[in-house]
Amino acid sequence: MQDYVGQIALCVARGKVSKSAPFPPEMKGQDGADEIAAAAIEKGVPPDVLLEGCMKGMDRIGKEFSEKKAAVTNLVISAAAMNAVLKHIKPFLQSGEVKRKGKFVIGTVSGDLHDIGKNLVSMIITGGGFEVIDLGVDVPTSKFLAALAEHPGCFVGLSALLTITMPNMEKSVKAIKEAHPDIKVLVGGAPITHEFSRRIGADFYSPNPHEAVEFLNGQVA
Ligand code: B1M
Repeated sequence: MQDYVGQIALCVARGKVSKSAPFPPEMKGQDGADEIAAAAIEKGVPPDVLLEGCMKGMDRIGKEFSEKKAAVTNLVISAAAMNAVLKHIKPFLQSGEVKRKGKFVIGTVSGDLHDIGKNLVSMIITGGGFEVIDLGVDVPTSKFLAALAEHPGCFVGLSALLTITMPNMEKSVKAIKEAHPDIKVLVGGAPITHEFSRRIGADFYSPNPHEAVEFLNGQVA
């Protein structure tokens, strides 16, 4: 298992999407994230192992970016490699109950284009038995409000990955709570904390998709 974690982490960190991908030149001709994930699934490796590899790879490239050893293009290619893995595990994450427990509106807040974490949360919440309405990235408050009006009784989740978009999360959460005091608002994303979540008036902060599902299940129980 550990081998798959390491191999996937390397492909994600280096941005090796598939065998035919020319990048990075030093891995030319080697299997990429796509082939390794396919082989792992074929061998019955649990999807969590592949996700662990993805997170390790993303942490590595994120650290290199912070240290100015990697550029934005490296982040883009790493994201493509992680998406190549997610493609293989998506059916597992979504194989939950068919009968829907409720609706969950989700989006990445205004000014923020990061969607890998949000997509993962969407997949796992879908697998947890909820219908997910995904508003995408860079979602203005008005778009959240319009979706909530269209789906009465839903839950809503906001994701943010940048410290500079946290104030936009705050604005959206406050506007949502003002217009719909009864709608439960869930927030998440790397820079978000319990303290921040409480301060902006969200109902729940989840550091990962699993706790988000647990929270939603608790609401419909
Ligand atoms: Co950017 N980026 N990025 N980036 N990027 C970070 C976030 C950064 C930490 C990198 C770094 O400096 N080390 C840094 C933010 C620093 C800060 O604000 N503190 C950063 C920066 C600075 C930027 C740009 C400004 C770079 C630039 O242009 N100079 C720029 C901003 C663009 C914009 O949004 N306006 C930018 C751009 C990009 C790309 C587009 C190139 C690409 C994103 C591609 C995409 O998403 N389609 C990208 C990437 C890939 C990253 C890193 C490397 C990886 C993010 C990721 O996908 N992680 C990231 C560094 C890092 O995280 N190590 C970085 C994997 C994902 C599964 O984890 O999203 O955390 P995550 O989601 C987790 C949890 O947070 C949680 O569950 C998920 C699964 O566990 N979660 C929720 C997330 N949302 C949730 C919602 C919930 C519940 C849980 O409920 C609703």
